[in-house]
Amino acid sequence: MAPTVSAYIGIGSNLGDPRKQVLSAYRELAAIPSCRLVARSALYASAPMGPKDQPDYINSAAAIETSLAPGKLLSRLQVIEDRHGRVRGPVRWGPRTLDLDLLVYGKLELDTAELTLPHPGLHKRCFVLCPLADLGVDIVVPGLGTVHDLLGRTDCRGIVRLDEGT
Ligand code: A4P
Ligand code: MG
Repeated sequence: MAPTVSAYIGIGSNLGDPRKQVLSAYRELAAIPSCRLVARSALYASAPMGPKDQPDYINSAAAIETSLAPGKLLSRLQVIEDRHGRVRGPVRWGPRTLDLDLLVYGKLELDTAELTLPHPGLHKRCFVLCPLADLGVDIVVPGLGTVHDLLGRTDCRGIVRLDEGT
């Protein structure tokens, strides 16, 4: 079997029944060839970062094991976004049916036109760090530290952990 890498995917939605979009994204992540869905976080609700005239977001995160190269994995994530009716509008940080971000891919640090790893800004975003903490506070974000340490420096007031069925 090809060697695998631990990777973490950030999931976000604020259009088209966001909870449904996130749960459907999990099913699609589990079906990517050469990927195994290892764990999923709770769902979290928060006000939008960026333009305020858009609905609140639901965020979650997934742990996977994969033998796909990072660029190939990113392409797979973009296909899933497209299948969920993702429209890439002109507004930065505008509303979206589904956003799948490759947060961390093993120990890799990368900065190319197509892919930046770890995902930019993740270390300051409560809507990324709270779900990641469900997957393991000892997860190392390469070049930045553990999720536990990053959370200690981040304002997490205003994010709400949703109970099953909420
Ligand atoms: N790209 C580079 N690195 C990566 C990576 N590690 N993972 C490139 C995914 N994509 C990566 O992404 C734009 C380009 O980033 C892609 O073509 C890819 O090659 P996109 O998904 O088309 O656009 P985007 O998501 O709008 O851009 P951006 O700047 O990545 O936005 P973010 O950082 O994803 O933030 N508020 C709350 N409360 N919760 C949210 O989840 N999300 C956003 C979007 C704004 N406000 C939010 C939330
Ligand atoms: Mg994105």
